[in-house]
Amino acid sequence: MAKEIVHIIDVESGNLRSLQNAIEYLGYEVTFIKDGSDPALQTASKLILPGVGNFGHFVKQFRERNFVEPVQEYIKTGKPLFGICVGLQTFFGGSEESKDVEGLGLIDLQLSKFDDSDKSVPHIGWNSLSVPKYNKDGKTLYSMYPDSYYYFVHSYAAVVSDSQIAKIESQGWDLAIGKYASEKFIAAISKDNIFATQFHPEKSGLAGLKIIQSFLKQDKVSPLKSNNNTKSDVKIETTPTGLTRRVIACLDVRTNDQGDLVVTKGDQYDVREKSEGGDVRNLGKPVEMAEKYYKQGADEVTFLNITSFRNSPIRDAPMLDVLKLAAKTCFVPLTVGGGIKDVVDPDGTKVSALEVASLYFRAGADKISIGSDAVNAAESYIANGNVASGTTPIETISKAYGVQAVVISVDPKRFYVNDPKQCKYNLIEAKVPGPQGEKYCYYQVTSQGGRKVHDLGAFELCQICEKLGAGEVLLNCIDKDGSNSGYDFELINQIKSAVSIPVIASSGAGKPVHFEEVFKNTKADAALGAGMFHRAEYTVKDVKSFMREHGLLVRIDDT
Ligand code: 1PR
Repeated sequence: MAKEIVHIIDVESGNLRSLQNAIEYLGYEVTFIKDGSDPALQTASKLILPGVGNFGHFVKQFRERNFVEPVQEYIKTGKPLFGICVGLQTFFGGSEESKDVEGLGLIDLQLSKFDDSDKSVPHIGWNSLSVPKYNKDGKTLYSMYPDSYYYFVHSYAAVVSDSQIAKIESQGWDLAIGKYASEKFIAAISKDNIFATQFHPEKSGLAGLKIIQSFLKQDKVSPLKSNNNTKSDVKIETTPTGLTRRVIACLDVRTNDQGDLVVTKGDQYDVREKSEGGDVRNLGKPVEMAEKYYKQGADEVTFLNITSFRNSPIRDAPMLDVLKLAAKTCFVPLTVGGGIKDVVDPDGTKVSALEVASLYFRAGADKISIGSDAVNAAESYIANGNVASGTTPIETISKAYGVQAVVISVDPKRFYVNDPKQCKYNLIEAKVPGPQGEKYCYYQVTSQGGRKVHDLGAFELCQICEKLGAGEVLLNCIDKDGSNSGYDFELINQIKSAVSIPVIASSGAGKPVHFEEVFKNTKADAALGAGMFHRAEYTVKDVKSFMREHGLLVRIDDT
């Protein structure tokens, strides 16, 4: 029997492959519509409008590709339409993000930026929601359950007061309400044939796939049921933001001496065996390991290409295939880093960092991570009298895809000093003095996998990159990498005090208690582990079970 076709509007904004993969995984076929004049729009039986990035950029593309009238006509036919993320935002009047661009105005409300005085912005991570009108009667809409968690990634939202909720509901809209710290916002809306979510169901594990399935089957109302997150013998914390404690599995990938693409792992960035010959450590195959960690409950998977694969055109970069394959089975966010910069192919063709990033987004990445080039960007910013050039990869990629899609990967190491007056970088008073009894240290920035040391502090680097448009910090620590001795809390606290974007703690995790400790001793937004998972000493599930037994809020996916 021929598979039913689902149509997706494609205005070339970000990762649509993951949505396609999710729909295909559920047994449907996907066709993309790139222009409103495409007759398929009239014959489509189910239409999805996904979007990521900047509201103005997205809506302009939507208008320029002549979608406005045909989509309004489509809505009038009563056939189902599903907006996702910026797709949902398009249904509103407009957004503070792009004041000169009008939305479709189906809902008379403007989107605004989350207040960052009490929380990290963007809102990145797994949060819950409720559908008050239905939940009070033991029911819910489109399989959205109040005790499941869904993946959000956005800075702007339909932030609403109780009276605004009542007003919108009185206009016939059903609302799912989310809460980010003290701010209530619209997590999903529905009216007649329209449904839209601010979160990404295609990135929300099995809980998210159920929502897509319900939309595709038009299974609108269903009874509430409890799931894995409600079963606990201990009292689970309420986090200040509502977000769960994110656990990320990281895969350092490179080609080994035999030419195979392998997951490796170093100690203080040295990935070679200590034995004679010193081969690159081979801990497994990237795609298989990513799928394993997804199934174990990882909230995100990060791939770092730790040596750029040289001598091949960027379009053939092996990491693109890794992403394409991993995105077929891992329905959580995927980040890719390593070599995101302006490059020149072997035939002399110049490929901009923005084009490199676009290839990764199209392959299935949700975020790209920039390491060495973030340091270059910060150094140019300083050399330019603290003025942004507008041309660095952080700037160009965040402008096109939104700040939430740009992570900076920082590789710092401690630099001890005796006299604070002798150092121009932000210092900490170290709990453990340096080798010569020095009382202070700053975190010196490195690039190129720790090989190049820069006269710059990690604190200053992160502040500059946030200004340029980075949306998240992946905070490694060379001193701690591979040590299994726990995270460097002093570093994490210092960087958290420098920026308001989310910070991922990385380097040093060796056992589950280290994850509990990092969340209890710092305000880290997420914690990443590598070696302990790759050596199969612990699974991601072990870590999350331990955290939960100790009262931390973690996401356990639906079954
Ligand atoms: O500079 O933009 O091309 O990006 C290169 C990327 O590769 C950077 O993100 C850089 O951190 C990473 N990288 C480069 N060389 C190495 C290496 O190990 N030789 N790996 C490397 C960095 C650090 C973490 C690691 C944690 C956790 N890996 O990601 O996974 O330290 O490890 P643990 O839990 O086992 O302690 P560019």
